[in-house]
Amino acid sequence: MDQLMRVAAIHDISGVGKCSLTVVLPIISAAGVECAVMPTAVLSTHTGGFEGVTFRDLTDDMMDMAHHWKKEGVRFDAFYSGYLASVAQIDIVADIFELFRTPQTLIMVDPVMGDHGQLYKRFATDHVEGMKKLCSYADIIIPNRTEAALLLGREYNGGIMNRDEADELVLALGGLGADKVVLTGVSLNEDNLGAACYDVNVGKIDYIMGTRIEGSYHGTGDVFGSLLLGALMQGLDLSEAVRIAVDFTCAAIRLTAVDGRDSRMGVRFESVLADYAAMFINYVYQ
Ligand code: PXL
Repeated sequence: MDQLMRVAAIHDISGVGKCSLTVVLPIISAAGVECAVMPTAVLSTHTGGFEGVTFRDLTDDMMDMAHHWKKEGVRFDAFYSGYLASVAQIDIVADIFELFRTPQTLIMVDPVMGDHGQLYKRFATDHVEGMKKLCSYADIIIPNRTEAALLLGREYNGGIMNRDEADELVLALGGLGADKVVLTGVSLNEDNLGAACYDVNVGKIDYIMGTRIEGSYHGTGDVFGSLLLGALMQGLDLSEAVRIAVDFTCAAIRLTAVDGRDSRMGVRFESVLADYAAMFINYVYQ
């Protein structure tokens, strides 16, 4: 990579709980990629399992921020959108993509809406319709199994799948309009957990699996997405980048499971960051 790449990350800031911008910013930076941020909301914690969460909605600031960046001539090599606080924000993010997009821009949309078959608190079905539209603007979408079901209007099934079922699901997600689909939370047997990646234009589906660890850990979707985008910006192809994202996410979960900490507090991604960064050192200090 000759030049520093720049990503714009459009997610919330949850002060405690290690998800969204508190993981996206350090991980993308560790890949040697500049990470600009557009916060969608500021919360005391994420909304998964805490009570009395404070919530400052930043919808009114987003387009002003984008126009300022445009006026300053800032260019972005990629956009990465995640938790959007309202349906209005979904339309704004689509407009921001259009404002900055060039044929080289990579647009990655994580249609963050829910987990374990449930919509997150604060979201209703109009959010699902909005996210479906936003997916059609993306080059890559990275839904989990819950979001896949919501986007396709299907019953949620979070269990083990065989390859035919998984193939059918990613092919259907390919119909939403993105060039690439990375479906997370895929288990092909009791011992594995990973992602199915479908390159729509090549017509190829790959399964990238890691070792499943019992339990549920918050923020892993954002850790995974950030590891993936950092590797893609470093020029790796989709299945190589997903391999790295699966391996480092699994390693962070393993360390967290050993610790036995409160799973709402996110995973120990900090402990794998140095090894992740080391893969991308391709220069010599002067
Ligand atoms: O990582 C998903 C996420 C991001 N942001 C907020 C959340 C959640 C999941 O619960 O509540 C605010």
